[in-house]
Amino acid sequence: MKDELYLGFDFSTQQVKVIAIDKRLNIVYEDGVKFDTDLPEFKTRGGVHVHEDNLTVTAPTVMWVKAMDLLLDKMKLANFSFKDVIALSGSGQQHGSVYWKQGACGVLKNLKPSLPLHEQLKDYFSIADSPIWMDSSTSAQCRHLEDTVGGAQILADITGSKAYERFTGNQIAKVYQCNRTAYEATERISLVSSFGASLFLGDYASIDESDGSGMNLMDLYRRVWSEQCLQACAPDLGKKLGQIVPSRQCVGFVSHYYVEAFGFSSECRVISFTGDNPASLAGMRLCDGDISVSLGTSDTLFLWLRDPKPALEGHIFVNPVQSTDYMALLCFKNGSLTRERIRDHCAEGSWDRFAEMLAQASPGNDGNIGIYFDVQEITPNTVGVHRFNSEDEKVSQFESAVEVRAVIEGQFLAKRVHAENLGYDIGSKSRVLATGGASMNKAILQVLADIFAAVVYVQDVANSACLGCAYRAKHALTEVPFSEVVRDAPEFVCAAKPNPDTFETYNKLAARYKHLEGLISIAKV
Ligand code: ADP
Ligand code: XUL
Repeated sequence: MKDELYLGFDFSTQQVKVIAIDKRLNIVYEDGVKFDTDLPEFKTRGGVHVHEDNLTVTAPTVMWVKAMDLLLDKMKLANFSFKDVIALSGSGQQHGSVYWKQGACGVLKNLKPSLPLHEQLKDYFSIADSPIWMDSSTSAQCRHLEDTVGGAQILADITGSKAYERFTGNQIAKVYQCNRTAYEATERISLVSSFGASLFLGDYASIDESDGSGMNLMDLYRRVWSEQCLQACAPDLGKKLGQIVPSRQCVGFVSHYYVEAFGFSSECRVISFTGDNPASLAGMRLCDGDISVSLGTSDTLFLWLRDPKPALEGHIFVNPVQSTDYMALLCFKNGSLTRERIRDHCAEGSWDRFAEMLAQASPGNDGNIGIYFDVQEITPNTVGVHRFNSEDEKVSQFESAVEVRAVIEGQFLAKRVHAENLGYDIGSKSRVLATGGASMNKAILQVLADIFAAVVYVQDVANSACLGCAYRAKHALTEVPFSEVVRDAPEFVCAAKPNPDTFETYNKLAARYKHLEGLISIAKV
């Protein structure tokens, strides 16, 4: 009997990953290609290049294409049954942009099955290095956009967010101002997500509503480009961006390239790709009232919302699985890479040792609080490493076990305080659903449970963006609500229960953290 398979890809910051599920939602294949180690010729660290100014952060666009070549080759070698794939979808790190040169569309439409994708596309990007979400070099463009529409809150009311440096409209404005020739040579601008879809489609794929919400360019309620935002960023921008489509839209069938080179069925559908955080919401099967914490390269926290109230903190995106609804997102740039730095410095580079050391210092860390913003943070907009003792006095260092606990507690206190700013009620007994690379670490999740005073659940697979896209691919072929499609997915597993003895300790610590973060913050909201 013919199997029915659905594929979900994720073009994340550090790697390209894939998950295949069967019609019963069992994961039948999982694989990935890591940029730093599998493609060392691009000399990335953590998948990116940080430029000399320490603000500009890019990734070579063709590296993503080459990673796709490698991944498909790995699947072929593993005898993956491409012919059984009914539909595929995917996600990408949000906000990053890809600049297709005049003529690229023609190449996409006529890809030669005998050659890898990267060889055919390498000369067709007008900007070789894509700006990505870690970039914070566009403050001038942000101020201009906010001034043009009448202020930060008005921009948030239109697009769901005040101006953020990494948001694509501001990035495009910088490209236009600093590299006009390249801008003019650009036929089409994709997000990382719609770029991924374009590779499969063999044509330019539209930007979806959910990832499109992270650009400071889309009218959040009408789901069309906001003319005044477009005009404030660059001329002819609407034409270069194409139209916006619902996140569950089928954008077409896989191109002949995949049929001939890998044996995909010509009837395999390509469903809109979306942002990695919206995709994670799908993969976590988030319900109204749940809160999800993703611990990847960036840490993010998201909620399902019906009635959004865009504010000067956080972002509102169109909900990727229920397009009449919304999601709120908070993004923390200093996530896994900061934890890794402390692990390498204090715990001999071992996560096991890190977990042991976390247990050596007690919850609340005897009142010591650390704030570790190695790079310019997003929430709040500030940078620097700050350590405070129980008297709120600055200290220059902690001993190793205290440092290990301080980084984890500091990161989760920040999430708690900013979630409370969005209206989240600690003690509401809602579920915390954890995902991302660090959600494999039980010791870290125990601190999350204690600080949020809630049970933390995980699923077998930490890679919820990929899984969410495989679910979304299946959902797009039905008329039923998303929750119906994922009803029989494996139950979540309880990973950590809050210790009631820590409740008061963390209430006090959260209040102190809020005060200290305010003191060090240079955020101008
Ligand atoms: P992304 O999708 O953003 O590329 P992932 O969600 O795959 O990232 O997470 C990658 C990160 O997971 C790595 O940078 C690493 O620090 C972290 N990680 C992996 N295993 C563990 C672990 N056992 N404990 C804590 N962090 C871990
Ligand atoms: C979200 C954000 C990051 C990227 C990379 O706003 O900037 O989470 O999506 O994961």
